Amino acid sequence: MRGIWFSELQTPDLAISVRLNQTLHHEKTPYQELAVVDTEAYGRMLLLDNIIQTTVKDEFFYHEMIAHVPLNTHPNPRTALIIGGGDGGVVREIVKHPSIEKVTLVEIDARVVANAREYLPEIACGLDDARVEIRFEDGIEHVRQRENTYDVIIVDSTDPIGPAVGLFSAEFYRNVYRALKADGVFVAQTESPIFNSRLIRRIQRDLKEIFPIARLYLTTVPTYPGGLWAFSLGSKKYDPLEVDWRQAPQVATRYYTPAIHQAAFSLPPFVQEFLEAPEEEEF
Ligand code: AG3
Repeated sequence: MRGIWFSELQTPDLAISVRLNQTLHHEKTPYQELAVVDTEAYGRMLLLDNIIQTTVKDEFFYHEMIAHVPLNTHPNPRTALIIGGGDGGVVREIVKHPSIEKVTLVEIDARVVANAREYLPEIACGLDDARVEIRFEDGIEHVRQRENTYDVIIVDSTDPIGPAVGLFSAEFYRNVYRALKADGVFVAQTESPIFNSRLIRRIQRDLKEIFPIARLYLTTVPTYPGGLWAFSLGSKKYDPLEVDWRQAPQVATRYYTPAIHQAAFSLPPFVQEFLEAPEEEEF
């Protein structure tokens, strides 16, 4: 193979490799190793600790699905909190909603935001919207200290390794419940149904104990492990399957549509099976 290749070890037994045109930036931040590379196949790519976070060519699948599903589930979202998401992709989608008055982005690593602004302007562009407040602090602490504050909370985290582990815990979800208003909606990125089925099942069970409505929905993200990705949603009042589409705002998207919103909750049998399986069963 000619040229320089980058490989992410997605599991101990599986890698995704992309040919690099150029490494644009590399640094060790106080929290992680950060790189921005230019790839032939997917355009510019953000890597944290050698894990693909987002690429210019396939980011919209993920950012549109993590943002518009909860925002359209809520009939009038005015305040949104994003935990993680320092590249700005989720913010860019949220500010498309005219009802939004305030977006709070809580990112632990200021260097992610600075580098996204410099190297990934088409993803970071929403960060300059006047409704956006960026706070460089720990999302777990932020949520612990809030009550009845947000209409929508979105967790756009890295994989559940190191500091992100706490964002996948039942204790955190209970604090999210408290930080949401009485009709609030919560969504988190929850990894690959192919490689993380036990994690997804455990999260769904935790959310069902905390929220009156708990659901799982799927999208494709070509550069993530397995290419199929899960989002877990908890809602205090509104069912994401009962959106009144006549009231929903018209937002310009490249993947998300009302029909895809609806379809994303139709789970294939292999997913239904692992969700229903007893805790100890292996997959
Ligand atoms: N958050 C990262 C999702 C996890 C990807 N995992 C992986 N490639 N192994 C996405 C940040 C985008 N705003």
